[in-house]
Amino acid sequence: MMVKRIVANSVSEAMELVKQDLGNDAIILNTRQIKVGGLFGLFAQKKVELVASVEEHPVVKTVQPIQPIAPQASSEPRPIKPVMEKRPSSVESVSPKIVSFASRRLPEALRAYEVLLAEPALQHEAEALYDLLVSTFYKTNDLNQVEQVFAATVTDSIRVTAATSRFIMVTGPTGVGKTTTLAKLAAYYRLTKQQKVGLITTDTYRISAVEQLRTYADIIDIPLRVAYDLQEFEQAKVDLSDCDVILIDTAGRNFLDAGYVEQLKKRHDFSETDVFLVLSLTSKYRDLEQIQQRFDQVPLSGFIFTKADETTDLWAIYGLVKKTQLPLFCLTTGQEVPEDIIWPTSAEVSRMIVERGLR
Ligand SMILES: Nc1nc2c(ncn2[C@@H]2O[C@H](COP(=O)(O)OP(=O)(O)OP(=O)(O)O)[C@@H](O)[C@H]2O)c(=O)[nH]1
Ligand SMILES: [Mg+2]
Repeated sequence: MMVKRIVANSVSEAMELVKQDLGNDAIILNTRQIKVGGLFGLFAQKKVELVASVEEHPVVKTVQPIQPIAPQASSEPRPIKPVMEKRPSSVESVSPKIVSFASRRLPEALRAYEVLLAEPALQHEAEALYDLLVSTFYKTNDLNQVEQVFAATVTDSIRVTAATSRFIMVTGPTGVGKTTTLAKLAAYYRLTKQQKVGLITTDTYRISAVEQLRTYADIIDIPLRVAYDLQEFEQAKVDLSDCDVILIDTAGRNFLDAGYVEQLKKRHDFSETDVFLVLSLTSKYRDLEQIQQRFDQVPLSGFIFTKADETTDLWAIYGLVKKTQLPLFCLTTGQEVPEDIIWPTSAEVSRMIVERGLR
């Protein structure tokens, strides 16, 4: 058996070197963090030391009777072997970034994370998160701690925000829950925060859209203005100038329509307004990325994610918030108005994302 010690900058780099030197049959015997160089413990560089072994000559396998496993002499936990296996070539052809991750497997105890790391929303982070998981696991040998460290890393990337303007506008693709969310917000500001609330809708493409909002306005007992063009929009803002909060609904359009954002810009004035992009968590991540790119020219204040009750996969929140550096405003969790809306902290969102993904 050949045993080799490898020192590298990260676990993934070390794994790659093992693979190059010893091949895919190598077994990882130990991994630990070490410090290299420096003077009197100062300026030392953090490195990862990995000890791996491989059979020197291919062994001709003969069938052996199964031996009972003898109890170990020491109480030391046995090293867990992250056996390196190749995934099917169809996965490898997807993208080089994913290939380097997909060519490795996590230690058996961390297998639940493998599905997570394959999430499209994590495609740019998978490598770093892989290193974090493996090194934390070898350092602590405690799955609870691994989950905590993982969740803390996710928390660090998720920024949440409160609305800072009197004008709050919701925009986004069709049917994601813009109007329902606006009604929930109206009820929250009016009933919970006891503020004077006004509604404006520019969704005049369908008669039923205005009626839908008028029903909510009547129930909550707040004024509603309908604006057909920019002039009427400005007038509606003046009409509602005695309100503490003015909530603005817009028409949902097919995001593949290149003219959508241009039309939106023509009919609205975004000044002094918190514009939130409303996205459904039931959509595909690739589509969500495209929608967000469409809205590049709109001064967005953040995201509202809807339909969190209809999916176990909340990774789009992490992926988009991290990628765009735009914060999360609120999450909606069902069809009921006004109750199905929450304003979680970064740690709460992160816990939801990780727990739902793992269980
Ligand atoms: N499960 C679930 N359904 C929701 C949620 N929010 C909204 N919906 C439902 O989604 C559907 C569409 O909601 P709307 O508020 O009309 O969506 P919209 O974005 O205003 O639609 P358009 O104006 O037509 O673009 C309705 O059936 C809502 O009840 C949510 O958080 N969870
Ligand atoms: Mg609507």
